Amino acid sequence: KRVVLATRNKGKVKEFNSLFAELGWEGVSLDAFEGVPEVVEDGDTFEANALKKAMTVATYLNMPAVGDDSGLEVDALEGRPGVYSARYAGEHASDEQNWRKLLDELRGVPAQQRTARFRCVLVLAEPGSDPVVAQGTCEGVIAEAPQGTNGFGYDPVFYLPDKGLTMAQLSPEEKNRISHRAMAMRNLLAAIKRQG
Ligand code: ITT
Repeated sequence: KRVVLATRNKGKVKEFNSLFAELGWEGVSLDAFEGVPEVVEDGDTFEANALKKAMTVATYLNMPAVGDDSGLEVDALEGRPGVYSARYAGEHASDEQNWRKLLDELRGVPAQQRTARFRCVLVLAEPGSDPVVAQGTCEGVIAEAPQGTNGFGYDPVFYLPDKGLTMAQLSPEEKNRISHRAMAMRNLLAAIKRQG
């Protein structure tokens, strides 16, 4: 199956390329096409934004497309940054600016209150069929300081107590076994099978 990856995020693209390879799907990058409209991520939920990304691309290219909307929910911040994770430190903030802002916001918050989760909602949109939606989460704790250089986004400050490592200290293979995106991908496959 050839599926367009409806994302401009290079970190996501890398992960999808391996997740798709496991299924025998071929992920096609958005960069292969011209004129695909930019998606305005104005939804209040991950699901609304993922649906918008997948539908925009699938409709424009008349090909199956997967949209991913994801982010970090921090309990001490009542679930923020949530759908605003990509622009937490401002409209065009870098990953490092975003996680530095998060560490600043959580300064002085004790370890037990630094719980958080990554959430990923995936939508597979295929011309002529109903979109399929799936989600995944990964529980962790916001570290006091960054560690590791793998992955992307908030990975350097997302600590996994069971492993004693941050997400950015895991190999790409290991992240792809335990991440919110990997869980969402497994759930997406199960949903596709159910819908026949
Ligand atoms: P597209 O909309 O083009 O897919 P984006 O980067 O804008 O790219 P989102 O709107 O879904 O994607 O924002 C996701 C935010 O959550 C962004 O700040 C990411 O760095 C962060 N994020 C998502 N998955 C992550 C992961 O696996 N590890 C670390 N951070 C992650």
